[in-house]
Amino acid sequence: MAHFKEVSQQSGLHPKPAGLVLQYGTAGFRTSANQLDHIMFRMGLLATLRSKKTKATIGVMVTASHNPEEDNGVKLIDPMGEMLTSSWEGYGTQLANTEQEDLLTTLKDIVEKEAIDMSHEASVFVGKDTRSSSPSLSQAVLDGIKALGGHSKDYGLVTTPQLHYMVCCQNTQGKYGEATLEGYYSKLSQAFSQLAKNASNRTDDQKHLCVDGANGIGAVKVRELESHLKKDLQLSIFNDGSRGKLNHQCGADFVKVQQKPPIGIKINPGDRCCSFDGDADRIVYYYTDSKGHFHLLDGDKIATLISSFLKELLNEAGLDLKIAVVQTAYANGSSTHYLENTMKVIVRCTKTGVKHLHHAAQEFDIGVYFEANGHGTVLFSRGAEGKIQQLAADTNINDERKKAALLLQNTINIINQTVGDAISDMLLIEAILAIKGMTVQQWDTIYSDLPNRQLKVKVSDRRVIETTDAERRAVTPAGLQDAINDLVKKYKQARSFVRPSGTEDVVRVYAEADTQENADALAHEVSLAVYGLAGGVGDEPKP
Ligand code: G16
Repeated sequence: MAHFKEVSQQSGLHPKPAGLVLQYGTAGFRTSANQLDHIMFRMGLLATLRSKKTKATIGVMVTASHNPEEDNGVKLIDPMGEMLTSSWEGYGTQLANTEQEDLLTTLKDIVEKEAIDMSHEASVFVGKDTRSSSPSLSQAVLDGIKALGGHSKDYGLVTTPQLHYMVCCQNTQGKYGEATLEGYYSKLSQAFSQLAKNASNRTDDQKHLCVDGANGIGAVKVRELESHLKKDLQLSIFNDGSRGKLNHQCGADFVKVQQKPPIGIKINPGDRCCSFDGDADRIVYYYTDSKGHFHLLDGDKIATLISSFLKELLNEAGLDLKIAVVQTAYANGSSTHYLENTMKVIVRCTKTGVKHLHHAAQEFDIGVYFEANGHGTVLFSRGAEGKIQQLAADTNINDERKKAALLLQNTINIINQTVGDAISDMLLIEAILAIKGMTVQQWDTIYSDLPNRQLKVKVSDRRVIETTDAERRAVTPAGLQDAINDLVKKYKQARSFVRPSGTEDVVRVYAEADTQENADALAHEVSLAVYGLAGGVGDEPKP
């Protein structure tokens, strides 16, 4: 077949280390950067095939997001800007692990199975984060695309959600927006400025937000956004990559897991702060109070703020649309209780990974999805968008309904519906707080989190742990779930689960209970159970 000779030649320049086996994980491939050159070349091939199959532009983002600087990874983006469909993840794993001499056979197998018309043109958008390994790895992706005769557009340094946005804009022929960075900034900033008009006069202090850019691409891009914001929002950007190391003691993952502020940021009591992760697809908020206590507002608090805002607007607009919140097992028990019993919205729980939450959210008129780690967005069904647009254009409705419809319209425009987006989420949260005249402290008191703790345990092969019920129960190894059940019984308001990470070589342990001491103790005891029953390596977990 045409181009296969080229693939054969070019792949020799991106050889697979014999015997290396990697798995398509929670968000693509992710491991030490020095093991990834062949993966990148091959994902260039896969994206080209996917483009030929879907007759649409596909995206490839080179990033390892929250992982340390030494790691890297790749995320594939499907035509509407969503994550690669799970039915193709298997091909990704197959291509990644096929030995050098079998590469063409594997490629031909995929072409045959998917009945891909190889004469069709292919188009792939490529982006990368700020890691030192990203330029050469993204070149390997471009080489893969070229070898199979695909066209590529290299966006260079962009956040992951910016690349998702570009892909969606391209495949909707500009209906979703213009597929340029300028288009992205103007769409979001215009919507923000429209929303901000509904806020009563705010002092400079109220407009001020501290942003921890995790020393990554988010810092670069939020600075670019700044010039579009006029004076509606005043940002102080910390950890902008000029000094510190990517994700090192900073960024959304660090702040969420460690439950403390990042280094490199000076916080005065009451200052509203947020942290992005390494590729700016997650955001968490926080502040310290006058006693110096740290308060975290994670993805659950964000989902609650956004869904209550939307619910109020729907009521005021007189629109009967079904709204739901999608979470994972990591969602704090208090958040789920508040959403179900006080707000009375539908709550769904899925496995970890935005692709799972995204699909569940698509089942509703409005689906708000957030992982507790701050990765999330809002999806509006086509029908819901149509009803909102129609109402906003209606000249025969009263002022209250009109105002709510216009607010909903601008809310749709400020949201990046393709994937969680720290910049877009930040603007939406800032707009909501401004419109409601709400301080970060008031937002925090909507409900109180149950104390919780997350730990990691090293085991020789994390795949020995299999889970069910949206990862809330372990099916294997034998005896582990019983052990967890017995431990949970010892504490009040307790819950715990374990699952293998899909982005790091660890088993994650989550526990919550009535006090921080008990949550910590439960997490530690469950870690010991994992260590003992699932092949722990290295030192036994310490309290
Ligand atoms: C990725 C996924 C998230 C997931 C996170 C951690 O985030 O997109 O959905 O929550 O990994 O996954 P795991 O617990 O399986 O390691 P990111 O921001 O690192 O790309």
